[in-house]
Amino acid sequence: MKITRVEAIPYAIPYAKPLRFASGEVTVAEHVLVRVHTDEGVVGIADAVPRPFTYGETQAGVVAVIEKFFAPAVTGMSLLERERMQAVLQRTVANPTAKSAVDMAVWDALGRTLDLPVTDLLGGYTDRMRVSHMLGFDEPAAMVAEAERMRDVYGITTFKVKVGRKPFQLDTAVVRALREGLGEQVDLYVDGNRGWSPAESARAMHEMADLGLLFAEELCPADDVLGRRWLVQQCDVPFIADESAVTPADVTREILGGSATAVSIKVARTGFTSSQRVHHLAEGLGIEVVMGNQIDGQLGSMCTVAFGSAYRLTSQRAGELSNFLDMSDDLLTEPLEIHDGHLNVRPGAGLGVELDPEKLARYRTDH
Ligand code: MUC
Ligand code: MG
Repeated sequence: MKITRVEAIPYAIPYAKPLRFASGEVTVAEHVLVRVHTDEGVVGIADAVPRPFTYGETQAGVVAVIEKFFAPAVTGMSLLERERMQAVLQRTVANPTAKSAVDMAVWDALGRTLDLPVTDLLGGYTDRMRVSHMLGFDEPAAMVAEAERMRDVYGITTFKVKVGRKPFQLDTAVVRALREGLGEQVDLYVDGNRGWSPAESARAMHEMADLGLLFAEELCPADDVLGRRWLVQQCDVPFIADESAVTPADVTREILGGSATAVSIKVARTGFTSSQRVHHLAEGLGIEVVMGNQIDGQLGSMCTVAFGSAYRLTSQRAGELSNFLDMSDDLLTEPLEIHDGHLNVRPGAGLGVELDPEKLARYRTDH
């Protein structure tokens, strides 16, 4: 069970439909495939999703930090020494998606070695997640049409609406159009990616008070310390910390400081090992959890399903699992399929997914 090699392979797959939101836009999936090899010939895989505007990581930076620091640090360790690996990886600050991909590829390799699904090793609570779809910026009619298509084709009935534009009425008009177009049967929540000020957020939430929102997420920067607390205190729905709570310590700080009342768990930035810590913390604090999306491809979405299905708390709410549908292609041999609004864990060992070597050869950008 010894790690013999860690590869970091950059690749690029264009989006058929780019996603736009308050902090950026994604037109090409410029990710890094991480492969962890062991002395028994097992290969574990995971995806690093660099988000320069969220965490400051770039694709080239993820490859460099893995090749120069993380790969040498974990090579020679046993797959069972995940806590030692964490201690070593956490000596380097930040770089959350690079660390997470190494961690998740190690878990995949462990599952493959033991011939057990990762989700069962993590917790084994259920075998599926309800799916929430994230709607990027567009005109109200186009966003309603996209939501209707997701509902009619995939059975999705929960939607996270990107907000944070100025004037805020651009977004409140969209949310109102979605509620009017889709009726009371769907769940709606909003994510501002820090685009509004606390005062704009409060006014927008007030204007949407009759729309029955489920949550509000990162409407304004957490660095607006007192303004954010003022906003959260007057919100009558849970206020989700996303990019303001990247580590378990951030979660503690944001929740205890009154800057949030719920948390988004993204395995893309906390892997499986730190996501367990965030989950246990959330359970102990008695706050709601949503399994978030880093605008993942199919491999990353499967990681989210594996983790989200493992625990009662993470599987209660719909997880953000459908943005891979907007990519023009992917790397897996068997595409993920959303049926009746759900995505199932794969029954095989590890994450239960395999890479298509031809597709990897076509999309990798390192040679
Ligand atoms: C989200 O929940 O904010 C957008 C940017 C990012 O880093 O994640 C996505 C979704
Ligand atoms: Mg968010």
